[in-house]
Amino acid sequence: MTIADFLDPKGWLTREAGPRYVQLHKRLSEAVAQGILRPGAPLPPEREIATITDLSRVTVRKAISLLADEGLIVQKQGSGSFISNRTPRIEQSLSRLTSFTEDMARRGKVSTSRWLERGLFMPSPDEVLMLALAAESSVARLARLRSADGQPLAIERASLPTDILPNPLLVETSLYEALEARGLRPVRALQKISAINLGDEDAALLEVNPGVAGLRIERTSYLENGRVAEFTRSIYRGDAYNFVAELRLSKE
Ligand code: 16G
Repeated sequence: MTIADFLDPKGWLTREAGPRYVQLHKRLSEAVAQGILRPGAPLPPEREIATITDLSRVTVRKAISLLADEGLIVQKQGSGSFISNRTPRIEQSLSRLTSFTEDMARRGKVSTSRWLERGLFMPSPDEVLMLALAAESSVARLARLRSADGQPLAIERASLPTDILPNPLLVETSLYEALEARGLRPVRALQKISAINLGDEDAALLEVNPGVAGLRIERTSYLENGRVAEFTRSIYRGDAYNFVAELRLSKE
């Protein structure tokens, strides 16, 4: 179906369904959702949409600016509007202690990892502190580029005490699965999230432009007995993730 057919007002514009620019905005969003307007494709010019729909240009402009506010289209000076290439964001709950593999599986996505580093190393001062390591002990490190359905989403650098993970080479797909098999899966975690602009190297791995927004996340997770099991520093693509926290009114 062409966009002109899809926008034929006989199929969707009604008196009862609220303001006309809202109806047009909804129709154009549906065109993107249904793939009639594909990412990167130009949006028909304002006057053309006005002709097809028999709406005023003011109405069309309002609908288009709403799409731009939502990031569904990108307006380029002089050359019109284009459907944005952004990917739908993944929502991750901040109240459940889940693994990347589990998070993606729940969304029907296949997770893959590219190893950036995996082995036993001399710990950095940060690792000694965060993992409460004894003097002279080494640390297990797993650094991975994590993707969902082939799309890179995050760079994760996990450090663990060696009595919790003596052989990092045994982790093939899921770290938490490997820990669970040893009866050492973390049950509680603290997470610190901050905004960053991606550096050249991280941006290249995540296949985005250098300098775009990202999220830095530090997770410290604990075993039932209170011992630190994992200290992970991650860089997430800012355009692909929403972290969602549920808040409740305290009864105290
Ligand atoms: C999540 C955790 C990370 C953990 C990983 C294990 C965040 C920010 N990070 O990505 O700390 O190491 O899951 O995933 O949520 P895996 O079991 O699939 O290897």
